[in-house]
Amino acid sequence: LCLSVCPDRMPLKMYGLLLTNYLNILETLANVAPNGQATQSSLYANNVHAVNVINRDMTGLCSHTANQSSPWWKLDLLAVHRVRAVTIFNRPNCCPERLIGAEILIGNSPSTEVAQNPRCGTISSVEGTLTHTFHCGDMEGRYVVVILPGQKRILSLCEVEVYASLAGMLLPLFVHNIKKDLII
Ligand SMILES: [Ca+2]
Repeated sequence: LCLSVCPDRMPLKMYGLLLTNYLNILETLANVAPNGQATQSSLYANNVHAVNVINRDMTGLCSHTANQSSPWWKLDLLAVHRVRAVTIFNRPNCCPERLIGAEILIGNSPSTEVAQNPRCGTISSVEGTLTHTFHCGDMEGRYVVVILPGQKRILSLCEVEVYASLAGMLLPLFVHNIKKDLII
C-alpha cells in the first residue's frame, strides 16, 4: 500500500486507516454508461437518438422510439462488467407513466429478447419520482437493455447511469479513480 510514500515508523493504526481508505476507494464505482455504445429499436424523430441517454444531461433531449411492439434501448459496454446499480431518469416534461413496466436486463447476449438476459429490475410505479435506481448485486454482463414489453408502447429515456467495474479488473479501476481524484 505505502511503497515510497509511507514513513518508516508509521503506527499500526495508520496502516489500518490506509487499508480502510483503499477498500472504500475500491467500492467507489464510476458511471461507465457514457463509455459504451447506445442503440434503440426505432427512432421517433431525428433528434431523439439513443445516445441522448448517455450524454450526462438528465433533462435535455431524451431518446424516443416510435409507437411499436416492445420497444427497447440497448447499451453495449464493449466488455463484460460487474454491474452494481443502474439509475434511470424518466422524461420530466410529459407522460412519465409510459415507463411503467420497463424491464432492465443485464447479460452477455446482444439479443434484446426479454428471456435472453437476466433481469435486474422492473419499473412498477412512477409516482413522485423521475429517477429509478436498481441494485443489481454485481450482475455480470456486457449489455444493459431497457425494454417495454407489450403492444403499442413508446420508450423514452433521458439518462441511464450504470455503476460498474470491469469484471475481474479491480486494480485498474482503483488506479483510474486515484488519477481522477488527482486531476480534480
Ligand atoms: Ca441525457
